[in-house]
Amino acid sequence: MSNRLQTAQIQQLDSQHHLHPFTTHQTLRAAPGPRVIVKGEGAYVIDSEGNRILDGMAGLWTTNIGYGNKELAQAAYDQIMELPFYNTFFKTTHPPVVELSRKLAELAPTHLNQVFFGSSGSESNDTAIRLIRHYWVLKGEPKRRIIISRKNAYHGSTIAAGSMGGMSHVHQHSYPVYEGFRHVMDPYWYGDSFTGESPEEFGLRAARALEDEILRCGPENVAAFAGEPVQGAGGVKIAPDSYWPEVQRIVDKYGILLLADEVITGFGRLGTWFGSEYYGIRPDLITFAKAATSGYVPLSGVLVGDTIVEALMAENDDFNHGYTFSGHPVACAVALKNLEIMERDHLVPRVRETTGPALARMLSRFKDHPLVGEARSIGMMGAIELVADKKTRRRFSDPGRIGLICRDHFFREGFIMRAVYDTMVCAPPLIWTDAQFEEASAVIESALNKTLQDVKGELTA
Ligand code: PXG
Repeated sequence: MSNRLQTAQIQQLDSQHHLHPFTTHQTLRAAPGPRVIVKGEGAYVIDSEGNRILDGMAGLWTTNIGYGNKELAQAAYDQIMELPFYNTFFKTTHPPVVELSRKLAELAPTHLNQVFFGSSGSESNDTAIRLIRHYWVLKGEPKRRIIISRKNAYHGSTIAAGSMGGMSHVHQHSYPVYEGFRHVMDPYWYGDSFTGESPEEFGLRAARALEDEILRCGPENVAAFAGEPVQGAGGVKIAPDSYWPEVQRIVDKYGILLLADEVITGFGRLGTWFGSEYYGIRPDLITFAKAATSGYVPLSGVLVGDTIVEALMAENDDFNHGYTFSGHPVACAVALKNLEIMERDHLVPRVRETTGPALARMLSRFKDHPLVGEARSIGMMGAIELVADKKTRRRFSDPGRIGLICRDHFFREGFIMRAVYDTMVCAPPLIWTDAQFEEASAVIESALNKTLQDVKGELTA
C-alpha cells in the first residue's frame, strides 16, 4: 500500500491512526511527520522519496543478514503452505519448533538445552522472571524473589521487563513498578560514575556494587542477577574486561541465578553466537529475540539451563505460563533458515576476523575529532561520545540535543546511526563489506563536521 500513496498522505494517515512506540506524539505529528520507509535491500533501506539509506542500526539491532533475503521469504512461504499455525499447548508439537529448539541448544553454551518460545524480547524476559521465581519456589526457597539488574538496562516494555530494566523514564510509565527489582550501577567507564580510576579498577567496582546490593537485601532474598552482556539501548556500554568474571564470582558465591539478556548480543553481534561465550560467563538463562530471525518475523525465547529444567521436571504440576505464538511454526522455520544462512556464510567468524575489526578501525578514525570524547566498539556494535570538552569529559547542556542534531545530519547524508542522548550508536548488519564501511566513514566525517559547526560556540576553547 505504502508505494501507492504519496508520502504526505501516508504521513497524514499515520498521524490520524498510528501510535508509535517511545515517541512524543505531539512532536511527531508536527510537520514534516515520520520518515516513510518502503523497502529494504541488503544493507540499505529506501524511503518513499526514493532515497537509499545505509542502515547502520540493522533495523533496530535486528536484521543481521540484511534486507531482501529471498531464502527467508521462501522458507516462510513453504511453511505457511505446509502448516501456517498450530499451538504447542495441550501435548502437541510440530517439526519446525523441535528442529529449532535442537539447533539453538547446539549453538548455546553446553548447559543450556531447552527453549521456551515467545514473540518479543519483552515476553522472553517476562518468561525468564517467572521461571526464576518459580525455580526458587520449587527449591523450597520462596523468599528468594529479588532480581538485581542495572541502571540504564533495557529489558523490554511490559510491566515486568520494564521494572527489571533500569531506565527511570520507562519506570515512570509503568506505575506501579513491580516490587522485587533492584538496580545497581552499570559498568559505564565513560559515564557519570567514573571517578578517575583505570577501566579495570572501575569494572571491579561496578561488579562489587552487585555484591553490596546482595548483602543489603540479604542473600537469602535474592533470586538472580540480570544483565545484557553489552548494554545496547542504554548506549553501547561495554564493560571493562574485569567486570563479568567478577560478576560470575559473586553470583557463584551467593548461589544466585544469572540471566543474560542476549536480545541484542545473541546471534553473532560480538563475533560469537552468544555474548556469554564472548565473556566466558555461565548464565542459567539466556533470553533472545530480534536477530534469531533477522527480524523477518517475530520470534523470541529463553534458553533454560539444566539446573532449572531439572527442578521443573521434578515437579508434578503445570508451569502456568505460555503464549499463543510460543513456537510459531512460520517463525521457527524462518529462524532455522536464518541460522543456516549465518553458518553457511560464516557471518559469526567474519565479525571476529573482518567486520568487527573494520568497525573498530572506522570509529577510531574519529577519536581526535574535537567533538568526540570516546569512540568504542565490540564486534559489530559501536558508539561515539559527543562531548563539549574532550579533556574533562564535560557534556553539552540539555542532554540529547546535540545527539539529535548529529543524527539528523547522518540521516540527511543517507546513513542511520541512533542517538542515545549524546552517544551516537551503531550496530550494522553483519553483511557489511569494505564498500559500506567506506561509505559510512565518509558520512560520519561530514556529519560530525557539520554538527561541530552547529555547536562550535559551546565547546571549551
Ligand atoms: N532486551 C534487550 C537487551 C533489548 O535490547 C528487549 C529486551 C525487548 O525486546 P522487544 O522485542 O520486546 O522490543 C530489547 C529491545 C533502542 C531500542 O532504541 C532497543 C530495543 C527496543 C526498542 C528500541 O535502542 N531493544
